[in-house]
Amino acid sequence: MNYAYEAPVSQELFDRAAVVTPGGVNSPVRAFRAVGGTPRFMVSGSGPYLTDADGREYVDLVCSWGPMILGHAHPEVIAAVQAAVARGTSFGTPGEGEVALAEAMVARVEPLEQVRLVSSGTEATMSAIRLARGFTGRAKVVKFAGCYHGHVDALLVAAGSGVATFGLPDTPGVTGAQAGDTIVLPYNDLDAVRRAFAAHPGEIACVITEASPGNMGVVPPGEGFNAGLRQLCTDNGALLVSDEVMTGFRVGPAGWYGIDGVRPDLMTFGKVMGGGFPAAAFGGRAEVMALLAPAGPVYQAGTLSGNPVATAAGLAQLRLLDAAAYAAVDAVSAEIRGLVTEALTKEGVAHRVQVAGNMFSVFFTDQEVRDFDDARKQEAYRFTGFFHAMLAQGVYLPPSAFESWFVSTAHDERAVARIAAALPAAARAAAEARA
Ligand code: KE4
Repeated sequence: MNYAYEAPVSQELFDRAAVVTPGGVNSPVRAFRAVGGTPRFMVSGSGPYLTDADGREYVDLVCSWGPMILGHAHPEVIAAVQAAVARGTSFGTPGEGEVALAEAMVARVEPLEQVRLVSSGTEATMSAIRLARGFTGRAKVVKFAGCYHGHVDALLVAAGSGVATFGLPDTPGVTGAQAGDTIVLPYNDLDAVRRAFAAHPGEIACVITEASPGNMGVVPPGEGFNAGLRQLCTDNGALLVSDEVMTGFRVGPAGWYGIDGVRPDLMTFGKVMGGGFPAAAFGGRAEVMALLAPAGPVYQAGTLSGNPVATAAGLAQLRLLDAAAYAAVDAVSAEIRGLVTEALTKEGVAHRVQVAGNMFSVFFTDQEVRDFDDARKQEAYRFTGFFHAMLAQGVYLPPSAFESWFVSTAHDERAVARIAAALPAAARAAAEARA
């Protein structure tokens, strides 16, 4: 597909990048493989805007895949980072910042009795799985098709984000031994979970689930699903691990737990809690966390875990996220969703906007999307035209039909007006798209 707008400097940078980095990117989804065209190399962000290497400004609806809930370069976050970085960047010792960030998390999320800070969501989920296996003495792990928990060997089996976009249900490099203890079930199917526990009595260490999945597009848990997982884990002596890397501090101060009240044994966090820096965490019941080295025998470590600059950014962001901030993000998310569905409906494009708090995504189908199979039935080829029409008009969507859209407190009337102005042409492109 030939797009009228070119991005020569981004293309030049992409060509350079491809020489020194596989696929020219440091994370696959950024390469635009699912939508084609030239990935935009961004040079700056301000509020709801990103500016690319060709000097073109976009309203950003990716927000770095969730972290930038206050918008880009929020002055108070920047000030906190500047103050921290001026005191040095990493000491390899305990520091007050990591204690304060852990305390801020524990204060906000009631099931969190203790947390351990790490540097990525992948580290958080990998560590949580190891801890669950150490605590229960069991080997098997249940996950759901379409849920993505980072590129952990044992969890990169029918994952959602990235792998779904590339249609690679299993990735080379994950051995049978590493994946052999992972049971992959259809999402939103409690009977399948019940059957798995029945088939593997006393063997399942944990069930890990995205609290409200965003990595196959937004597919919220059906009524009673998370509560059902809780009960089945309790009944079978397994731990419930709720992955809130995406939803944590994004959909509210207590994440998805604050919405459905289902109490996990362990939770994982990332994105928003790092304020745009590499900071993530896992935590939960103190008696489980007590097994972690050096308190207990389950080893886990990290050179930059609790980094003083990252914790300063995360703490500044969490402290700014008051009720008014969440109300603003929720409101602008609802406004944009309304504009999207109005434009697509006007063009007669079958679509579903699925919502989880202020996260949402657009499926090009008129059927409800309840799991990964449903998500893959959508007419994803319509997303391609829609994406590029929005990009050409200065609105930057996630470059995949299987990702959540994200907004921030900084998405003001001007930003929303640009989205509204861009939608009619994008809806026409979706309508005119052919498989
Ligand atoms: P990271 O290792 O990328 O920090 O986090 C992994 C992860 C874990 N759990 C959930 C629920 C997640 O959404 C993620 C990462 N999300 C993707 C977005 N779909 C990150 C974007 C990317 O891979 O570049």
